[in-house]
Amino acid sequence: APPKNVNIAVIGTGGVGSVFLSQLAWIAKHTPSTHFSLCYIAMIDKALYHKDYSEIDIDTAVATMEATGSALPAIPAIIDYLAGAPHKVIMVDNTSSGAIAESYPAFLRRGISIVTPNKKAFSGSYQLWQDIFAAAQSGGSLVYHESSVGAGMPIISTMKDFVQTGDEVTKIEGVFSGTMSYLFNSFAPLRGTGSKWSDNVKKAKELGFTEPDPRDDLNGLDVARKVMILGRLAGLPIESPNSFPVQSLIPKELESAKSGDEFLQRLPEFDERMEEHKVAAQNAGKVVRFIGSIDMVSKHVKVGMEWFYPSDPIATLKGSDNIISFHTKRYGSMPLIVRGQGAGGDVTAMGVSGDLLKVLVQL
Ligand code: NHO
Repeated sequence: APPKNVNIAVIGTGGVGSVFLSQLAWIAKHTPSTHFSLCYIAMIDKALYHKDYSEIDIDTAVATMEATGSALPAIPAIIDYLAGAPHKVIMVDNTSSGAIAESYPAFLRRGISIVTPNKKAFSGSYQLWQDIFAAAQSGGSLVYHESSVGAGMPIISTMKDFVQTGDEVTKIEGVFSGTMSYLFNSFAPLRGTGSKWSDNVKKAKELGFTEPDPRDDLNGLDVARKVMILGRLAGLPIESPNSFPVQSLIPKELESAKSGDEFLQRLPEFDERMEEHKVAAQNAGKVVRFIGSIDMVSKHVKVGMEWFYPSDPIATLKGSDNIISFHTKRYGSMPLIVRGQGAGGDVTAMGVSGDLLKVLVQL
């Protein structure tokens, strides 16, 4: 097949975005048949692009943007610019911006495909979810979001395969948060006493597992978003993360903390409360873990702490691993289980890069 010309726009160059760019450079070098060129790159307050869509060198893009970038255009102006590109366009959203997420239908309607790890669009209102897929249909564009659940692990693609081949998902259960996994695995390990809750939270942030503000992980919302995305793909029209019980691990007293930093500073005052949960589980011969589950039959969705016997696969997780069990008609009594590292820039960016390759071959 002749080389394809595709323009790529990258928004967001943080923990995930910067690794994505290095993977993009690797792909460009090692897969010459995928012919694309970077025409737009942006971060929170700066953008780099040329009126004639001339190619931006991937290796030096961030440095050039930081040194010579212009002010960030408003979203409608970005859409106009990309819709006028000489080739088909893939917009890679590596931000956690709600405003960009809400504009996905506008991008897609103009024929701009989207690849993203940003969960906001797929776990916002059900109306937005429907608008996104309707807009893709009318715009002839594609939208891929593998890393919105389980980072680079094949979770979204597996779920789509069930649905598109006529299997029936009956239950989905697992540890969906790399941060929560890391926190509970080190706070309540199978062997030993474990380390202090607040120390673990700080470490998880340093390791790049947490969302930009760690409260977005601890309030259960990150897990709720992932559970919602899978539930919706399986056919449950879940309205919002408020439509089912979600347990927050943020002490009431810290809900009003002004910043993530202030929150982290005061968290040690509340270590004792988490200690109580750990001891209660221990007294029952179990360990405490933070999980999400969707029962497709009873349509019951929940997110929160539960106790598990040491032999349970959920209790034996290590590091920031995720584990997701898919119970389906086809798989019968033995669920299909996907397990692996579920957070961090490298593996999250891989999910994004993999999606990009899938979109490239379809454009
Ligand atoms: P950063 O490092 O804060 O980077 C955000 C970038 O976006 C910055 O360059 C910022 O300048 C830019 N930006 C923000 N708003 C913008 C705007 N309006 N216009 C232009 N640029 C803007 O965030 P990350 O860590 O790189 O995350 C990026 C996206 O990936 C987020 O949507 C995040 O939810 C998603 N994501 C990250 C991870 C991860 O491990 N870091 C995962 C999945 C998705 O699988 C991972 C996961 O679920 C982590 C979760 N916390 C867990 O399981 O514990």
